[in-house]
Formats: sequence, C-alpha cells, structure tokens
Amino acid sequence: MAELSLPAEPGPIALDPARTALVIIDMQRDFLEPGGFGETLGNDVALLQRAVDPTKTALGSARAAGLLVVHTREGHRPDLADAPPAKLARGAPSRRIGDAGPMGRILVRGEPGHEIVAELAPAPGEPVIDKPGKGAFYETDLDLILRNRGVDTLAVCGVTTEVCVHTTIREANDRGYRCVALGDCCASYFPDFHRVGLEMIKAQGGIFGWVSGSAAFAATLAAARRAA
Ligand code: C5J
Repeated sequence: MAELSLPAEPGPIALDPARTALVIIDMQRDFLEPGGFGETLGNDVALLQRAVDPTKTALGSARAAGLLVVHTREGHRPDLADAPPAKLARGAPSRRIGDAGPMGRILVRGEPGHEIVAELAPAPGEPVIDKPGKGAFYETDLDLILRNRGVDTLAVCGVTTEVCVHTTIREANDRGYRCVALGDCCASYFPDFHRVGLEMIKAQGGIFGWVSGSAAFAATLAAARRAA
C-alpha cells in the first residue's frame, strides 16, 4: 500500500501503513466499568464508553490494512513492588490500588478488572504492553517493539485523553514518532479535559502531533485498499 494522506488538524498527515501502528491505550475494565480503579476515584465511568465504538472501527480498519496493532494496560504486579509508594498513597479513593473490589484487586495484573474490554480484545499476535505508569514508554519494551518493526507513526486511541493518552503521545513525540490522536477514540472523565487535551496536541502547528478521527482513519485505509 502506498503512502496515504489522512485528513487531520492542523493539516493532513502522511501515513505509510507499513510504518504506522495503531496504539490503543488502557481500554481496560478498571477504567471503563463500574467497580474499577476509575470509579474508586469518584469518576463517572460511563463517560468513557463513548470511545469504544469508534475505537472498534479504527481497530477493524487497522487490522484489515495490516497495520501493527498494540494494546496497553496500566497495572501492577500482585506484590505491588512496581507501584511507587507515592502512587499508592495518592488521593482519597474508596479503594486503593491492590485492594479487593468487585472485579478483583484494583489495578493489579491478572485480575478481571485489568483486562481489556471484550469489544476491543487483543487478537493473537498483537503485542500487549503492561505498563506501571501513565506513559506507555516508561519501563516497557514498547519503543523496542516499534523500532524493530520500522514504525515511525502512531495513531493513538484510548483513555484517558489527558492522562495516559497525553503522556504516551508526549513520550512518543520526544522519541521522534509522529503521533495522530484519533479524537473520538479517546475519552476522559472530564469532557473539558478531553477537548482541551486534543487542542493541546494540535496547537502551535502540531506541537505534540495531529488530531483526526475514526471515520477519516477508516475511510483513508479503505480507499487505499480499494486502489491497491
Ligand atoms: C489514569 C489512564 N487516568 N489510563 N490512567 O489514571 O489514563
């Protein structure tokens, strides 16, 4: 497939499918479903559901076009040895990281709440990056996996826009990747933070990257497949 042009802001971004990965950040039950980490912090988790269907669209088109698809999950080892004490002590949640909840221990690897929601379940062969922090590059092998595949461009979906999506895009941008956030595939417990988070990415000529959406992403990949 030849190089494509994806409509985006602040301007179109060239995409080479062979060098582009779809990166889906932390679409986990712990953030999207009642009883998980997000709800323990007092958030309305229903606000994140709006990103699921658009992400499903982006995921289907990425798979059909043969893009590398990478999923991430935020969470900790069962002994919490990789969880900074400052993170464990933060805020006044109804349950802390590691406490037992209706979906198992909060934000702990291997528990039901740590799993990616069923609609977006990883397919066999798609890398799943388990990360202890907000950024997907911090203390993970994501950079190595992307570089080994020759990836230089990331289309990014996930939750939450201003936390793990933003941190990951900033980390990626500093490492030289070109990032396009698919805006409707991202969501926040705070709609204003979502809106401003996307604005921050594309401001100043694209200081952190570009912003597009699932429909444009799917249409661009589909048109290229038809022309091939
Ligand atoms: C948060 C995330 N919000 N995945 N994590 O704590 O954005």
